[in-house]
Amino acid sequence: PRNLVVGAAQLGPIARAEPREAVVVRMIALLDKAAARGCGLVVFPELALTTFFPRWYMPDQAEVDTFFETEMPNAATLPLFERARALGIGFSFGFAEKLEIGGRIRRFNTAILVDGEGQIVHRYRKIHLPGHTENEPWRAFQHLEKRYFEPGEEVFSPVTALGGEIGLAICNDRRWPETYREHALRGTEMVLIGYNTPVHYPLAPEHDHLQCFHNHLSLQAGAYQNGLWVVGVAKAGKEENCDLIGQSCIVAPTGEIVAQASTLHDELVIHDCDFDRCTEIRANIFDFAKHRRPEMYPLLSAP
Ligand code: CDT
Repeated sequence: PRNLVVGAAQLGPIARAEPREAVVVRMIALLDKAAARGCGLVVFPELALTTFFPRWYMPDQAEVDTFFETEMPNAATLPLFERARALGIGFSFGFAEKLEIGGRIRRFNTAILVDGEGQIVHRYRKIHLPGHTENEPWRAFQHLEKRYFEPGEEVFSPVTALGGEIGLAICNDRRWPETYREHALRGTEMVLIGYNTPVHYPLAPEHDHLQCFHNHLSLQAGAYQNGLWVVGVAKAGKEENCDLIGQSCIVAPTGEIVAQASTLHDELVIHDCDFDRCTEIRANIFDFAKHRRPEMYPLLSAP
């Protein structure tokens, strides 16, 4: 068997004023706990270093930019990289990335995977950016991802690391079947997905009570229908004025939840994941080569 003990490292709320250094101390505490329990990989949430800032309209771009990282690792995150390397374990987390490409400043909602030697071996920039572009004061809080980020331009793909084929996706991506299917078609065996999901959805508040259901529904269906492991990790709890769902979990390729957080705080749940279990699904019910009929789905790749 090709095993990797994975830790889903949920983070509780991060206050707007909480410095990155304090968050990194919390992340290192989870990392240490994970190492003691034999983890080879620890997965942290989307935008793990700061509060979920797209909930505020900030007309001053200089203020928005205080939430972005211009290099990684940087002074605030270096202790995390160093501790993980000393422990010999990999990790993944999301952050707001600002960089210059071709003379233009670009901003992305990004996740990285770091291997056991402290090297960044994979980077993904969020493709499905939810929310809106303009300030909408009628909302209890904003969701301005479409204002503060550009969509990523690289397709979903895995990297060979930590003994398997590991891929990344971010939050809203997990609701889209195409995310998992594209990953699976490219050989991904485990997708790491951090999220920040408010309980309240201003456009359809009648769905507020379904947020946790839709979270697990998406993660479990994505895992099963594509025969891959899914590690879903929340930033949870009451963050400033906003309640975020928890229920971080590890989902087997069968669609079963094999580990799940039970608080809305910093919490680690782990599972010993066998990459070879993807075959249980992919060599049988969802043997793509044998049973899939792409010629009958021509609209799936149409705009
Ligand atoms: N971070 C993120 O993508 N959150 C969205 C919230 C709902 S859309 C406003 C999500 O899909 O969970």
